[in-house]
Amino acid sequence: MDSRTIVAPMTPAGVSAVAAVRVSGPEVRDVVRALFGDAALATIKPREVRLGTARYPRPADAGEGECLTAAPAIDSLVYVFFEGPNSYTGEDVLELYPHGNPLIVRELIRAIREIGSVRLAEPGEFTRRAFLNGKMDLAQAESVADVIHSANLSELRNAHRLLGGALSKRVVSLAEQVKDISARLELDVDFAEEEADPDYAAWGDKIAAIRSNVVAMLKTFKGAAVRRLPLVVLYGAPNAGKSSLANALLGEDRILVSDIPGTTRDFVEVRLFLDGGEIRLVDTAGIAAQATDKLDALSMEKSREILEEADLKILVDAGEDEVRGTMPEVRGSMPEARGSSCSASRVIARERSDRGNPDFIVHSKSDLRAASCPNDANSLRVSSKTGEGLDELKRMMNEALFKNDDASEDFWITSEREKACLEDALAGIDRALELIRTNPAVELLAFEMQLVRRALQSIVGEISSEDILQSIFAGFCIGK
Ligand SMILES: Nc1nc2c(ncn2[C@@H]2O[C@H](COP(=O)(O)OP(=O)(O)OP(=O)(O)O)[C@@H](O)[C@H]2O)c(=O)[nH]1
Ligand SMILES: [Mg+2]
Repeated sequence: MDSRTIVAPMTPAGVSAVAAVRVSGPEVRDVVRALFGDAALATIKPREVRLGTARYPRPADAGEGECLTAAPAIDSLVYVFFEGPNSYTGEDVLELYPHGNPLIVRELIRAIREIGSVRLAEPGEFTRRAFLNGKMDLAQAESVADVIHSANLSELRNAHRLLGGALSKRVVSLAEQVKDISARLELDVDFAEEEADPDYAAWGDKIAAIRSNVVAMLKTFKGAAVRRLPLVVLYGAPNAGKSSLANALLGEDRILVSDIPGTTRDFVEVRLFLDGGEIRLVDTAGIAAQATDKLDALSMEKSREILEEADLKILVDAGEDEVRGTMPEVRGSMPEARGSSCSASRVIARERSDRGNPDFIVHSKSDLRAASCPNDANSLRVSSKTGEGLDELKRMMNEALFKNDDASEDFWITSEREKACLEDALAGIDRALELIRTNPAVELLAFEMQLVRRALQSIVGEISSEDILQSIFAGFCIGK
């Protein structure tokens, strides 16, 4: 990867009010001149927001007489110049905010690439340059991807803690402690002949304290699994109002609704934003006692399959009529349930071990029912028609799916690479402790501690190879 000037869109392709394009490298000033003219470059000030008309650059061989304003405009846009090293990458940077039309973004980038030797950026190349220019360490650079991909608030807060250097600080302080131990061990090596045996027990205690820090950090590791959006499944008898509820939660008529039982055939997934983050909400085909035909049987099978994956299973129950004889999981106990319109729910709640057991019950169509089913910790009266209970249902889902760990100042690690480095450090520490226990030798101990220190340092990138950098930044999006 070379150090030529790079350009890339920072925003995804698509129509929006505004898009963003970033340029970084030694030729940024040439780009300003080529797009906006000599006068713009002569008066440009770092970090000043400017409005200008970006024009197609004149060809390098254009004659003196060719007036710049004759070139057609690409867009009228806002731009900001950052002078290195006071920029994201540490180099000169130009950020441009054209109108959010993919055609404009394409033309702008095409025009910029014709200037000097500007080329398209590789994924993550801006952040890679930021790391290489000392704007952030490697653990922070990795957390930039976490900030972008956080699916909920607690992930986002964690990502910000990492970006703020929470992990880096702890790792650097541990590496310092290891360095201290190494230095003293090396002193002992030098003066081994003159002094009495080193105090191995004291070394052991110090190293054990570092070990427990490393183990604690390793324990926090949460990999890609946490990035999976939580899955909430609405299920229940045909016609219970599942699709209507999904639409009501979403606030739009996305899913087909009718009074014909069996309207929903396949499960339908929509995305919903709760306070804590985004979730997948799945509306399923009604589960009846008996399939009316082969297709019906397949639909019900699909519903059962997706239920198995659910993080939160919500039974939509429109009352005894719909539930009786329809939910196979409930049917066995139905005689008991005939007493009142919500006794079916009680039966369901009791049979927690069954496959279809809900985490929560929605008494749907509450506008049509008597108030005989009160809300409680596990159930709620909801009407998709009047909106009763919808906010409470969202709150309940939010509480069940997103732990509120605002108070915690701690972080968890998310990178496989950082985890591997910590494991290397731990292995070295364990070898050192084993040496102390069995066959203490200052030289060997000093060697192991050096390995531990290198493993810790590689987390923040004090030691890193081209291969490692390549694999980290290749996972980023273009423009970051
Ligand atoms: N009054 C009233 N009617 C509702 C409510 N929710 C749904 N309905 C009606 O109940 C009928 C069935 O609604 P759907 O949302 O299609 O039910 P479903 O559970 O998705 O049904 P299937 O897809 O067949 O399993 C429709 O006629 C809806 O208009 C509600 O809260 N109040
Ligand atoms: Mg439906």
